[in-house]
Amino acid sequence: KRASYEYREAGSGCMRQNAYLAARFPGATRSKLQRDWALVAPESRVFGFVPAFTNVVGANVISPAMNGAHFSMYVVMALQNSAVRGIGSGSEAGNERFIFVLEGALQVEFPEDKDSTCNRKSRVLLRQNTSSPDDRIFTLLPGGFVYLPPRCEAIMTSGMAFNNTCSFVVLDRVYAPSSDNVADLPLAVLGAEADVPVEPVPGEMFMLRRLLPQTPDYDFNFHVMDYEPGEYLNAKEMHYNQHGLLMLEGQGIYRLADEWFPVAAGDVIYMGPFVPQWYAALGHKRSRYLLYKDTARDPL
Ligand code: UGY
Ligand code: MN
Repeated sequence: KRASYEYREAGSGCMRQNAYLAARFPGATRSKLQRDWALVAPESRVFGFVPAFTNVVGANVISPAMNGAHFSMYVVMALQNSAVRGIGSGSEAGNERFIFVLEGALQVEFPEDKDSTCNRKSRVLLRQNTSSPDDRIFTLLPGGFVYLPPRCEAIMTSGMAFNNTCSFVVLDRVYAPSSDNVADLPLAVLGAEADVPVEPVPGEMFMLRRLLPQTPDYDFNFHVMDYEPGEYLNAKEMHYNQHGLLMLEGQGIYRLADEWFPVAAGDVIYMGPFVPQWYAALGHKRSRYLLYKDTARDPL
């Protein structure tokens, strides 16, 4: 069984620091919204509904209401003692959806429904070693993820119905078809971060895992990036791509344009196009973040 990511462990790590700060300085927060970037610290989350899910609460931490973001990101918690169900790739037919499990277990089932774009075994790409008896029902543990293309029906279950509860990240965006003559929608993808091989990145110190295939039918990717204490981004990055970031473990300093923030597990960052960005890991343990990045589309 994989360990939970630390920010959900009540009373430890950054939760303890946040509780300490909240008690000592009521009203104080590092959260900040600027024209093209934002930092959303855990104490700023406000929970509400999540499209196409029942019996969950989700904090919408990034959305187009945030100056120019082209995606929507939630941190979601299953309500205790209730049956959580999510269906399909979001509220709109053209949406795609990505889910990454932080804690507990989420069951994903692909029904044989004839209208679903992932109704056959051949429409689901498995990037994990574990398989299900019938290749139709899968269990995602912490670090497990699923990508659902538009009009893909998937039934997600947790809570009472599955004797488990969980928390997870949801990302929704409108799918952008490729101009590269890709006729079909991308396949659904299912996997576990730990099974995805580390890729070398010349000149950089971090360890990189890209969770989705790098073919032109996918218009975004999710990266898991690990830094040992003292390691940092070598590139002082500026690029057209947008990012949605969740700190999963550890702590460090994030540079966003001209500001520098101490960050820790649980923090969310939105970075719009061309925001200067840089990170350095601090502390005694590895730091790790989950990063959305739009890819494989002509920026012109
Ligand atoms: O791929 C990236 O753009 C990534 N290295 N950016 C980041 O970590 N802020
Ligand atoms: Mn970047």
